[in-house]
Amino acid sequence: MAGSDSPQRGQAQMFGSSALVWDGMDMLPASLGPKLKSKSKSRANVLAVGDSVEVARDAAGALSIVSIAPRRTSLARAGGEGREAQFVAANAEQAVIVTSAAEPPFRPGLVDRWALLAHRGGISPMLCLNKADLVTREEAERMIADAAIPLPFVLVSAKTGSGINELKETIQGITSVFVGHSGVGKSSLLRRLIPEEQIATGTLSEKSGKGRHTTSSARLYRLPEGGLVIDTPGVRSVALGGTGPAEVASVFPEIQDAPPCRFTSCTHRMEPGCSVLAGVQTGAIPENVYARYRKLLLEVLVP
Ligand SMILES: Nc1nc2c(ncn2[C@@H]2O[C@H](COP(=O)(O)OP(=O)(O)OP(=O)(O)O)[C@@H](O)[C@H]2O)c(=O)[nH]1
Ligand SMILES: [Mg+2]
Ligand SMILES: [Zn+2]
Repeated sequence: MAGSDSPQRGQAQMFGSSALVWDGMDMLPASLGPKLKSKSKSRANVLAVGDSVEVARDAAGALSIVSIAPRRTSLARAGGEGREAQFVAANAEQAVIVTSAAEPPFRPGLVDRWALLAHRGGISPMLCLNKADLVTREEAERMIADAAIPLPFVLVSAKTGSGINELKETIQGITSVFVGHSGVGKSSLLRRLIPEEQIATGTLSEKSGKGRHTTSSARLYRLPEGGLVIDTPGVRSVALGGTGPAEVASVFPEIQDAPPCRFTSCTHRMEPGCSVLAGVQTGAIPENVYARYRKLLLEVLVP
């Protein structure tokens, strides 16, 4: 890209306060152009990691980002009261929801939340259960079955390397974003996938058993086999923002595919003529799937 005058395209990634643009060959430092700068007070809300940007060289030879293409997909957490949504990543095709089988313990509730946000942003979610070395295969499979998580899943260990090839196959050639709690091993998995990169990983707090928030901002990496991966910082909670039964149902195929209920506004909790409740009665919808739906719905209806 160096030396060219015409604007060129690349993919953005941020490093704390400065942006980098991946042009297919190199990571080039670039600043936000004046037009984009004036758009928002905070850079985070203008540019997200993975954004497809156009950069141009100014008179002094510095690169600046002149435009951002409309996002094909976006992963965003809802902002708190009065705050804007927080973009996690742009243009990813797949969200790899990373959890650990132990240390920290498996938390299915967070998986549903990320799956909902992925669906909302047009991204396919999948589950990656890490730290397989800490449990038996049977225990891991039982965990997933008990939680009734309706996602494709891989069981891996960043420590021993088991399952890593399977994970590689699912992310090859596309853009994936890794999300999940702090300490589940997102960065450790990336270190396995891209051995030549110096990716920082952390330890768990002895007191709480939780991660130490080692990754502090999202980063884009290129996989040696082709494809891009966005590593993100672990989050404590995932705000979903205003949503309703239809969006919650999108996480659970059995519920989403149920025939229409008598009332279009049905929340599938106690309404007459509810086809979901009927499905639970007949066993067409497994009880644990329905229980997860109820739990997530309660969380989004009662903030
Ligand atoms: N036993 C075991 N430990 C692992 C495995 N993967 C990661 N760890 C450990 O888990 C801890 C946290 O790993 P990280 O990769 O930093 O976790 P992270 O998800 O990137 O955490 P944040 O950046 O804070 O969000 C480290 O002590 C790793 O050594 C695994 O497969 N098995
Ligand atoms: Mg990390
Ligand atoms: Zn219903």
